[in-house]
Amino acid sequence: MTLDELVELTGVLAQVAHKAGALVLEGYRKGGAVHKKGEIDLVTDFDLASEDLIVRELSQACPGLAIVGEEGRGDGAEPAPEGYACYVDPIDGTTNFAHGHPFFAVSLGVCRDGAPLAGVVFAPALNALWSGVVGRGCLRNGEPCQVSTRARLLKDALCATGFGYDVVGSADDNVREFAAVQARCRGIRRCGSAALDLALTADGTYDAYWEYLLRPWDLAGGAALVLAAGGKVSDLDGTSIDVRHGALLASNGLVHEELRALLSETRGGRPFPAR
Ligand code: LIP
Repeated sequence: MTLDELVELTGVLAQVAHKAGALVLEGYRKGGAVHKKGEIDLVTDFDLASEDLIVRELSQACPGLAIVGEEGRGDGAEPAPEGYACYVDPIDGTTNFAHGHPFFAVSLGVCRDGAPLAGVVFAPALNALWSGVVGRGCLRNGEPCQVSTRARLLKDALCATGFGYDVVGSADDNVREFAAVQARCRGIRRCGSAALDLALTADGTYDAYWEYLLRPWDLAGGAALVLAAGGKVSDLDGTSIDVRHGALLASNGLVHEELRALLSETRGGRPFPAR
């Protein structure tokens, strides 16, 4: 796809994300059915309805685009032969949504062979929509936005992170890393939505975000926003990002290596977990 084609596709993604977000908002704080996919991993009827809408609309508007949805709608896990895929999280932050917390978002991300190219994140309860194409910039509610310019982690940076459902109590539960970074930076936020954490990194609210063991739909859209906004996104070992690995460090680029080194040091150099 050319950059112009990606820009056109991102416009379609924004319209679809807006429709899906409006549908999800109808169920916000309405006490709908909540189901368990795992011990603490939830799914609601609105996750399923949102993904159905997104897959239906995208299949009509962009025939041939491989769609990989969190809840299994779309084309399944295999992207198209030339490697393009649209990863769909119908509600990122499902636990927040199920509990009536406003930090949840519809996230759509276009990647080629796991590399983020374009993304849209829409947080309906916050009425905030971010869209971006790598190489063409990032918008928040239609206004250009960029990553922050804070150059030091130490006492300057506001960071974000999260904790996977399936690593509680394990050596990869990210708790030691949370404590080490908290002791060095200005503060850490844990909002429970990777897509929203990445969108807030793209618009300069956060200076950096890291997390392990995510799924490609959690991070594909937001990672594209950070790159489009002039930031840096890498695997936690510093190599280039592949959203299918589920681990990432996203930042304004200025604090990237300082934070990556601190995380690695806290783990005693043990390899970072990957899917
Ligand atoms: C969530 C992520 C969040 C992570 C949670 C969960 P979901 O996605 O967005 O960053 O910490 O464990 O994976 O399951 O709410 O779509």
